[in-house]
This record gives sequence, C-alpha cells and structure tokens, in this order.
Amino acid sequence: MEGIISCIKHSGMNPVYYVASASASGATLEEAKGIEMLSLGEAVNTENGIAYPAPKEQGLFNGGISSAISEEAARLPIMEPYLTGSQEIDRTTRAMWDSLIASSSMLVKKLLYGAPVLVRFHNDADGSSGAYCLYLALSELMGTGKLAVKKSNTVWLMHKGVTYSEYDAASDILISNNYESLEKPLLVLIDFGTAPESEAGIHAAEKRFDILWLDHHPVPEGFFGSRMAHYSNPWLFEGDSNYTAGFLASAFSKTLCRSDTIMIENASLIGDYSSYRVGDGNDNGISLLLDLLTSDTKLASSAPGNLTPMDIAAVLENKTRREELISYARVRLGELLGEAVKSVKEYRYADTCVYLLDFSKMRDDGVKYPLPGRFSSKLLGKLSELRGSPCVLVLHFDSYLSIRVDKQLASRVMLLEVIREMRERHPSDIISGGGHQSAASIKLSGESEKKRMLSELVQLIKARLSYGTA
Ligand SMILES: [Mn+2]
Repeated sequence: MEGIISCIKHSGMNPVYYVASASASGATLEEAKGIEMLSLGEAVNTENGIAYPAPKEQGLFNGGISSAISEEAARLPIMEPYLTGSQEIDRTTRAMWDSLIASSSMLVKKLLYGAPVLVRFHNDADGSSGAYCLYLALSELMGTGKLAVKKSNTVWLMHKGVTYSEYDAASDILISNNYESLEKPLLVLIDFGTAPESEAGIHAAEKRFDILWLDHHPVPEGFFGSRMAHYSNPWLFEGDSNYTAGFLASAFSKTLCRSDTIMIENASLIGDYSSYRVGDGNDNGISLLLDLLTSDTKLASSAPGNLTPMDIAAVLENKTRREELISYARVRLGELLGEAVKSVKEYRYADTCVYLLDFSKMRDDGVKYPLPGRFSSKLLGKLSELRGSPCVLVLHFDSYLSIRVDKQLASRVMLLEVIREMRERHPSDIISGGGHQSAASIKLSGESEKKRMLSELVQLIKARLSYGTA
C-alpha cells in the first residue's frame, strides 16, 4: 500500500507509524513499524505492517490523500437527525444537528490522519455515559470497516471537576507530545467546562488542539466558548440542562452510526435528574453503576485514578460482576441515606426547609463511593420525599460544598446567582463554583472560614425562598 506518514507515536521503545493512504475505495489509515527512521509526511510503501520509504520516482503526492480524507469526512456523517419521539429533545437535536455534523466531519478527518484524540469526560454517570456512547460509535465504525482506520490514537481521561484549568491543558499537551502529527490533535470535552474559569485553560489548549466541546451546563453571559466553532450546548439551541451531556454525546455519535444506546442515554438522564428520563424515574441500575465506577475507580479501572469506556464495557458485559456492583451500590447508598437523614440539621423557613449536612463525618476512609455531589442529589430526593414537600440541601465535605434545590423551588432559588453573590463577597475564600441552577457546588480555598460561609449561604438561600412567598 502506498501512503504517507501522517502521525508518529513516540511513547514506546520504537516509534509507531501511522500511514494514511487513498485508493478507489476511499481513505484508509494503518499502523506500521519502520525498519529505518521515517519522518512525518514522508511517502512510504507498507507491507505486512512494515513501512518502507517509497522510491523517489513513485510520485506519491499529499494532495490525493488529503482530498480523499476530506471527501470521506464530508460523506460519512449521517445527515438525518437522530430523533427519539420526544418533542422537546428532538427540537433541540434538530436545531443542533448541522453543528454536530460539522464537528463529526472534523473528528472523522482526525481519525483518518491518525491524529491524537484526547477525550476528557466528567466523572459522573452523565459524563461517563457520554464517553461510552462515543466509544461504542467509534468501535462500530472501525470494527465494521465503515471507517477504514485500523487503530486510532484515542486517549480517554476521566475529569474531576467542573472547569478546565491551565493545569489540565499542560497535562493534555504533555500527552499529545508523545505524537508528531500532520493534523492538529483533537481535544474532546464532555459534560464540563462551561464557566469563565475555563478560559485560560482552553486558550492554552487551543495552541495545540482543535477542540470539540459537548456540554449542557448553563452558558454564562458573554461566555467565550459560545464563539468557538465546535462548542455545542443545548442552551444555545432552544434547550436547557435537561438535555444532558451524555444524551448530547450520544446524539453526536449518531452522526456516525445508529447503534442502540437507549439504556445508556437513559442512565445519563437519570444520573442528572433530567425531566426527559423515561420510565418511572427510578434508577435503572446502569446510572447507579456508572456513579459507582466513576467514584471508586479501583473497582474497575485498568489505570489508577482513571476510568475508560473500555473499563465500563468490561463491567457491562460481565453480568455477574455488573449485578454484584449494582447491588453493592444500592446497599451502601441506602445505608448512608438512612444515616444522613438522622444527622441533618434542619432550618425551617416559611413553607419550606433548608437542610445542612456534614458529610465528612459520615465517610469511612478508603471508600470513595458515593462522592459528595452525587450523594447530595440522592439525599435531597429522600428528604423531600420524607417531608412531603420540596426543600433545599447544603452538604459540606472538607472544603467542598454541594448545594441542591428541589426543582419545584428552582424559580425561587437560582443557585448560580447565589454562588455569584458569594464569590463577589468572598473572592479570596472561594476557588471555584458553578454547575446548574438547582445543583451546584463551591470549592473553598480552605476550611478556616467554612462555618461563616455556610451560614451566609443558608441566609442567602432563605432570602431567596422568601421572594416566592411574598
Ligand atoms: Mn451533566
């Protein structure tokens, strides 16, 4: 096969070469070893997985390959939007489709060049289900040969937190430095980052990467990301946070193939308490499982501290292990909820109630599940159920505060406004804060001011609850 070296991976003993070629049937990418050092852009012939420099007179030229790749990138995405039958979801999907197709073309191009693709996803049921849907689509595309890429350079990274920092950018650039690539590397972000605090990190990353960003967090006014070519967020397309990032990533993967991912989509909707979830709204087990695996990575992951879609696939495919982990998650969650209900402090206010919980006291060392944010959502549900009316929960765990407002009170307490006010008052005590209007978090710079901050936070929430009763 004649081709050109379009990417070189340097991380092992010997470099691995990625050879892009074009034939009558389209563009292809294969992996090869070299018997001598080859350079990026060099014309080669490959035979049995070995690449040899092409004779000078062969007359290969880049132009043919690059136009074959561009044609394929334009041809492969499925132009018909992925519809579910739910009017609200489908309206947003239709509005966003052209933009998803454009991003999909870019991804196909990167894959055909063998460029490194780093996928960072938020470490919860929503983010991980999004990464998993993308992984399934890529596996199917490559497995069926619809995309003639023998091996992609995709790296999956679980992301802890709601912003993309300069530190994250430095770490991603370091990973990408293992590769030399004709085509700019691609960074895919799923379910996090929509906050002004991500700006420095994203700008640093943009020097090295093209960025494909799928998020559903509320878009702040004047947000820099909205101007980026491949930033997709339902808030910009007649939707809101109910259209989860996991669902968005699933819809995005449907530009490439139409495998059935309804169960995973629903796990993302359940995980983020979306009003679009189907069924009785109870957990379908998969959402609980993803919460567990992303919290306690040692249960399933192949690399410490990280979890990949391949790790998730291994658990989902093993029925015994899957059931065992789901039931473990249920039992542990049930126990902690029972304990928490007894330990919360209660501040009654007008027709509602603000609860405060010190979660640090409740977690044994070593067991990370459930993480405080996920737990606070579940606890709010339990407390509202027991009280028989909607309420608010503030949970604190070391310097981390997690706030949850029952959706029925969402028009009275807009958490992103509460957090903005807190930050204006205490710019040096708060490192970061954000999320959704009814589910958000604050990271304090330390614990010395925690008590004061908690009481102010409760006061601010109470004040807002009172607007609605006036
Ligand atoms: Mn989400």
